[in-house]
Amino acid sequence: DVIGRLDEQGRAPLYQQLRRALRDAIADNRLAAEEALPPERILAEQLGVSRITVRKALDALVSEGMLTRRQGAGTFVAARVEKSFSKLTSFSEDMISRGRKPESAWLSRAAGSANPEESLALGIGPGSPVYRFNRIRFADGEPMALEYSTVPGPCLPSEFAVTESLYDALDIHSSRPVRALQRLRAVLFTGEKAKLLGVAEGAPGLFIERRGFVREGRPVEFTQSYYRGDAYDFVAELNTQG
Ligand code: 16G
Repeated sequence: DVIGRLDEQGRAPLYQQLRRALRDAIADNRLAAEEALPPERILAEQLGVSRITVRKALDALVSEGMLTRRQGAGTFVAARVEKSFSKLTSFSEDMISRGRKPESAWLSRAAGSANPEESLALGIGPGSPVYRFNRIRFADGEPMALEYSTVPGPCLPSEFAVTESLYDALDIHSSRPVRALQRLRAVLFTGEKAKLLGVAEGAPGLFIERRGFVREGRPVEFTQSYYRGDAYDFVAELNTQG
């Protein structure tokens, strides 16, 4: 009953209807994060559809990262990542501390010269040397975020200094940020970004822009991150004394 009725006469195939119904149920928290779904056979019986229909809908949601299958245990609503809005951590650390495997795919990794936006954000002259690192970030193979990072040239010996974690590379070269300024805004993923993240056109996202500084106040990072809105909860402790 969490899922409602599927429409046999409907225009969309049944598995598409079921896929949409499940996705809505997860988005509205009628199905909670980490909740187990009934076995496929039971779902099929309850909904009066074939097991193949159920299997197709679940397969699609697994590949979208909305559901996860655990060997021998069944299918679960994927866990959301709880991320502190006030701690300066890296994507890799966030994933490792939750027992998930961070991985990245390079969109590009190159030396260049600072454009006006980067030069303003990093406090360097326009045209100064920079490195750009553009990545898809994965957790256990599931796309979680797109990140576009710019680092001032003097912070790293070359663009190849970054293999997996940007912060590890900056750390090795004594330029890991210890303080950051960050802003966050809601976005909808469309076109290329939706495709790269494997989410539906118009899916919700968080745009997060971070400027990171080393202890002496020198800017070392300007990153624009696009986090999947359905995969994160941002949490913070609030105090009356600012
Ligand atoms: C996080 C940061 C990003 C940083 C990256 C480094 C947010 C919103 N963004 O994704 O600014 O560049 O971590 O991660 O937290 P890495 O060391 O794993 O490459």
